[in-house]
Amino acid sequence: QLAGLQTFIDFLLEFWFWVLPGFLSELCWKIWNCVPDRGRWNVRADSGEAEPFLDPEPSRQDGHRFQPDTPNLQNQQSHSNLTRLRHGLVPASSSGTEPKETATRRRQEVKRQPTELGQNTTEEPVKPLQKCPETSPLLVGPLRVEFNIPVSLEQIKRDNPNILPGGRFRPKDCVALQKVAVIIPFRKRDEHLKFWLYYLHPVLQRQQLDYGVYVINQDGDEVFNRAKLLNVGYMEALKEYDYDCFVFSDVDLIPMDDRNTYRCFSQPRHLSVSMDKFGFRLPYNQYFGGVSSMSKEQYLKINGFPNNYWGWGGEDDDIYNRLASKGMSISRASGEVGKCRMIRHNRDKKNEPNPQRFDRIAHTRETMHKDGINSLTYSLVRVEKLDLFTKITVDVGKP
Ligand SMILES: [Mn+2]
Repeated sequence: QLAGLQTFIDFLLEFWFWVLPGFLSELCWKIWNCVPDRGRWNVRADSGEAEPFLDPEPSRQDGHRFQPDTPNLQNQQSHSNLTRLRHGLVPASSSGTEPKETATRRRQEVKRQPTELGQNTTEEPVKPLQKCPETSPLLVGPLRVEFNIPVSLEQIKRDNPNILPGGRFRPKDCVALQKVAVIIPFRKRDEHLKFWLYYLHPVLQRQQLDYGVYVINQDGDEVFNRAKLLNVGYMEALKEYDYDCFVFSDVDLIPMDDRNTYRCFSQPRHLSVSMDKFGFRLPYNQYFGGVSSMSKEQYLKINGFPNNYWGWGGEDDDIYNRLASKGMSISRASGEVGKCRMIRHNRDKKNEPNPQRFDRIAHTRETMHKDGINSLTYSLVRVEKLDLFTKITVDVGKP
């Protein structure tokens, strides 16, 4: 009988958080052509937009900070533009009536400006690259994200010809402000990974990051250990390149707005701020699960992540305790910019809720200095440089 009740409650929750919002937003897109849920599910962002941990170029470039191209949601209600926004990658601010040529010309002008300040515009073949702007001019704002049409790796490769082997990229026209390793803990979720690559590679390129994608694959069939895989990702990525920022992302989470930049900030950043799974709200204020980012410094300050959370749950709260105990706080985008979708799935085998998690979380402060990146052990099984990502298969042991 109790089991029956449980099923019923599960059904109710599922209906409320998945079926209903999904249905309403579909309706919204299809019939009224609106961006679903705008402004209705605003999340309390406790620290708002934090400043980047790397100082931006002072004054000179700041004077004309690509304002014409900054996506401005309030000003774009035009029907045709919204439709284009959904299908292709039209900057949210270029109004629907503006001829294409004008928009392109304006873009070129904006791009040229920084050099014109420094020297005269005689064509020089070799000039030192400028730093990329604080806000990328390539961003388009809200994105349509859905999972009903499967995608193929071939297609993704064709769509992203500038991705280098191992899933690396750096912008051609400017020097990226941050070197970002994106780390994805993984096991048997190839379908999800394809969607992730399909959606994220274009976004990360538009964000003008110097980045690499690392899929950390847990070998064998022992209980899953997300946080330990993240630690492995940190170590392995650093062996390859001098990254200064680490984004830790679940494989099934896709941002719905490219202004949610996958980079680091002056405080540890929570990137999956309002997930459809939670009705586009934060489940609780200390929530740090899903997608997050930390600079190398921030990561080392908390001795990395715990290695002994086997199975589902708790490790994200442990990480929160670590950063809070070191006097740091969570930085977040607004609820609007921080929207993201989770690919629906059943619970994985060998990732049952960890019954020890509550006890562990209660003792983070005592255990964090002994358990973390300084106590990490694992054995590398295989490193594969694939076309769209680097796959690192690792044996992390068992509980
Ligand atoms: Mn999930």
